[in-house]
Amino acid sequence: MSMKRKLILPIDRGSPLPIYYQLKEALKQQIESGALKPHDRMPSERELEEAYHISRMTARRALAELEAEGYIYRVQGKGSFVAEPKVRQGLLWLTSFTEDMRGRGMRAGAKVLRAEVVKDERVARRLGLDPAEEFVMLQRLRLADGKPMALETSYLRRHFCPGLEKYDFTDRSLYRTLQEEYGLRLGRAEQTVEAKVADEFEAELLGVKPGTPMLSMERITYLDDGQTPIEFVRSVYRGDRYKLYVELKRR
Ligand code: 16G
Repeated sequence: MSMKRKLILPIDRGSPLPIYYQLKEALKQQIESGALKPHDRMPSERELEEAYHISRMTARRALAELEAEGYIYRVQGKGSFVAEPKVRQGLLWLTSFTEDMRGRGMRAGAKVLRAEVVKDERVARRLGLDPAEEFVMLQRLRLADGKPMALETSYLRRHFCPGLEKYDFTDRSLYRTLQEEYGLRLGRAEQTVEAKVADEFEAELLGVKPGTPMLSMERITYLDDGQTPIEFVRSVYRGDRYKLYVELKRR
């Protein structure tokens, strides 16, 4: 592809903004506007260097940051390509991962890492429960169309759902199981979201480089009486695949 003809990006050498940054923002704009489409090949470092008379370092830095922010992905020996747009997750409804993925035409799945009965004082304390409370701990790598999206560690109060650890959650929704097998109706949840970077364990499981930006979430889910906690969850979502969406009203 001749990038010289196709992409003419505005680079202003008189600007106080660094050249690499201008180049990165201009490329980002091409991606966001759809001029560059998912899986299109990006110009190589060399093509950028020649087209804009910039140093290789400058081109490399722009591409490296686009990669870290999830706009492009690299294939060893083939170059960089435009990534699929991020999954936009609304924060209004108490939905399950399975429902979230289905809503976008993707198939939800999981690789079950742990499913066992545990006691955990810190989790019990977070839920305002006796430290001796037993939980079914379920740790799953969540997949969308077979691709890793999130690492999710859930603690369910065991006496509400005894034997939950025996189900195979590879292709099964936890929320649906709570409802259909145990007659539990979920009412509401409290959730926090924080930024973090992937540690080595998360990076390996999720197929990203250590240090990739992540969205770290905690959720406490209550039954439909609105006050009985049933679930505590810690999840780490790929920041390069996810963005959160909230609607705000002016008072
Ligand atoms: C979501 C929830 C998680 C819940 C899971 C159930 C967040 C941060 N987490 O991923 O709390 O356990 O859905 O999904 O949104 P499932 O019914 O598909 O197993």
